[in-house]
Amino acid sequence: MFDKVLIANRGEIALRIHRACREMGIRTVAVHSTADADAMHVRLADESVCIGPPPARDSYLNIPAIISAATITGADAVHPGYGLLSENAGFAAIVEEHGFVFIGPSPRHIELMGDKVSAKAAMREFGLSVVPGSDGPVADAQAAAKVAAEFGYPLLIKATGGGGGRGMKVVYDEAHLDEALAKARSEAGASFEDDSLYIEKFLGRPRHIEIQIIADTQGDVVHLGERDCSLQRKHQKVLEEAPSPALNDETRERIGALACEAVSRLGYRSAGTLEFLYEDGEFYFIEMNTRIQVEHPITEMISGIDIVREQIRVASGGPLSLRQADVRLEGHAIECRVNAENPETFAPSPGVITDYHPPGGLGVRVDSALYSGYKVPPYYDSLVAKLIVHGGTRNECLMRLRRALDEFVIGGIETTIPLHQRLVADTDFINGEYDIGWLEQFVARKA
Ligand code: MV4
Repeated sequence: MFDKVLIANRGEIALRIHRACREMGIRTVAVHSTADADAMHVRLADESVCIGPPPARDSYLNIPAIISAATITGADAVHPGYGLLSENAGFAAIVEEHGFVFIGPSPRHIELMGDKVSAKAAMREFGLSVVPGSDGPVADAQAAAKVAAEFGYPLLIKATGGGGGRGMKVVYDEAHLDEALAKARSEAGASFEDDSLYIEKFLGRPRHIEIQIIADTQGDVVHLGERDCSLQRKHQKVLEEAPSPALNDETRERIGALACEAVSRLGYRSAGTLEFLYEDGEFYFIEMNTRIQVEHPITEMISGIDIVREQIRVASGGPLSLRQADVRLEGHAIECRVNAENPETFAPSPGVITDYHPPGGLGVRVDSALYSGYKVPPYYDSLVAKLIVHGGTRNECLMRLRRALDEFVIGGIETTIPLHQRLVADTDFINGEYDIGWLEQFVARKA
């Protein structure tokens, strides 16, 4: 096992990784920008290194500075967390070239999944259904028209280098195809390394369901069930739950087994998430995330498995501490993402935290790097806390979530807690009746 891990991230996930390391007897190195000198992840780590000025590109994305910090502190491994450099195959390769272990998959697998066309092709080859479409990049308007003729409208144009919803264009009829293609091409060229595009049949009202897997170097793979992440606004998840209100045990076992088989044939190692669109009882693979995800705690709450710990174990060459038969998913968990934002306009609300009183009690977990007197800087992601609640049933979970939201005090800034309070009182949400378009309508209706 590693002696020392450098955590190449900030905020709650840096703290989450630090906690896993501490419990494994691993020392930690925090890196931070000048804006984060007083941050909780820096306070708790065994050592810290300042790696640059506030803008992330000069600090948390500054690869030479991070490699230097790992070298001078004598770290054995680097954990990238989520966002930032976590899915940068070049960074993973540089980390390894300098003799450190990258706590994640191989650069080859990051690269394969970063290209959404090669990800789809690989997963299709390994037995997963994908959304019908171009099965590769579309070279020009003529190629796009051929795809349209085969599959019909509506279609969705996606960027090969995109993901997470960036650079997508819906096309409802032939008259708008060329224009949408040109627009998507120029946007992709401006945003990604590669301006290539692919086309899928547009699914109208699917749910976003993702399967958590962990794989070790021995080729063993387990899945920990699904998360329903359909409640999103502008491609930002707002609330996630596990299990999905839309799946039964039989469906879960079927898609879980398919995901494990595909991951095993891929030769993948580490934690990972397979994203699917789920509509009319069918799953369509769309993307695979090769990082630990923001919403991983809901899976931990229903499985009792520390996913970050397993991720570190397998990165060090060790076997998974469990087999599929040991995995028991129990009860229900919901995560509310608390952002430093106005709950109606979503305008950022950085500033000093004057009061901080997180909820507690049985089945309540708060992952946050906040403390009273802390100043939320304006430079980074607005996520400041995750409230994760577990209950024996979905209804118990909801009752507990309502009381936990009512207890939560974050003074000095605006947060999205009031949005969550409205959400957990809504009949459609209570009934589990929602899809990927539902939250935007909820927000528009009540704002
Ligand atoms: C789709 C889709 C409908 N049809 N693909 C958005 C994020 C990216 N991971 C894929 N996304 C979508 N792909 C087809 N063929 C609708 C979305 C989508 C979406 C997906 C998941 C969660 C929220 C979403 C919000 C808008 C669109």
